[in-house]
Amino acid sequence: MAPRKTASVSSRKAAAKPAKKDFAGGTIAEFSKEAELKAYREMLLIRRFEEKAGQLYGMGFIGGFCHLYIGQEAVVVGMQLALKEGDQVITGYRDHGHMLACGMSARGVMAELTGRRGGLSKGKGGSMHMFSKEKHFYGGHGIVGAQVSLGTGLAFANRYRGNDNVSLAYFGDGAANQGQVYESFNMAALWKLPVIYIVENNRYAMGTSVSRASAQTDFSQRGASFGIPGYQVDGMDVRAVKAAADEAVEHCRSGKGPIILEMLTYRYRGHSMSDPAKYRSKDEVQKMRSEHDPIEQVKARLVEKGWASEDELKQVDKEVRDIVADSADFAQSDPEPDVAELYTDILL
Ligand SMILES: Cc1ncc(C[n+]2csc(CCOP(=O)(O)OP(=O)(O)O)c2C)c(N)n1
Ligand SMILES: [Mg+2]
Repeated sequence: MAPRKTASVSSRKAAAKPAKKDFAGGTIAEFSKEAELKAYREMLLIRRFEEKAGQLYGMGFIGGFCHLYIGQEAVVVGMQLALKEGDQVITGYRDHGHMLACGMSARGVMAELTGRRGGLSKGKGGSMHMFSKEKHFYGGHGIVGAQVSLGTGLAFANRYRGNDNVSLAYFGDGAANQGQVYESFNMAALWKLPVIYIVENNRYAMGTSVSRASAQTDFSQRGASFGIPGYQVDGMDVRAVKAAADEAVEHCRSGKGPIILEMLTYRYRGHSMSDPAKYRSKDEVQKMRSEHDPIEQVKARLVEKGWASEDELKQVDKEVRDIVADSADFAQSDPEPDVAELYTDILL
């Protein structure tokens, strides 16, 4: 990532794991071989899934809006590594990666994209509206910023019930300028709610760059007037995300209230499938891909440390591709919902 003013995560209390500095000045977690391989597999699953979704969209199998998460994989995978059973996740419309990271099935997500019966919302929600009570995933929201208030509500529920679960509310740099975000910050700080606000700063909101839309571009400081601590994190390095996640989760679980993590990340594709992304140069994208790709970083470390050979990593890729191919076959062969489904799941 381009160097930016960074409130180093290392300025906080000692990380739970041994840590060293990365180029951006943040703390990064030491990953064992198993952790690196797990992160590699999970990020690759998201990458391959999104590539396939893009293809199916182009072939006309997916209708409506579809926002791909390619480039941002380290954020959800790193955050998820710090969670325990019962912790909740909520996000906006760029949600396929979050769902896969939560353990929702590739079949269920892909079949929802194609509007089929076996989709996670029975084919009635599509890309932006999927949920799983079982995996504690609360959507999938098309209204920019709405998930922030709902995520704060999830944290309120945890506090009310007296459990020690935390909720993760993901939102974008564009969403960070929405009014309800600050109403949520106020309540969360006032009642010390266990919510981690994760700003996925991928530098653009549709076609508008952060610097053109935001008076304060350090999103980690957006909670300052409410006394909410915040930190910038290298969101392209899964180890940096994990280290920040560990500390943030500990902060929330121990009753200290909300916290903000700004993930410095990047989306490789356009905003949605209809965006040719002409507002940025090809060089800018290429530089991120070649110098900061989250998956390539893990791959290089695995090979360099002798923890996996190129062939073994190709085998992981094959296994992941098989899962994705199976989900795509299912998403094309599963029937569409029955017309009677139009009258179910309706609140009157
Ligand atoms: C309340 C509301 N206003 C506007 C829109 C249109 N809209 C959809 S996505 C988007 C940009 C959001 O960008 P960001 O929060 O940075 O998320 P990203 O797409 O980069 O993940 C806008 C303005 C909307 N869906 N909802
Ligand atoms: Mg954005």
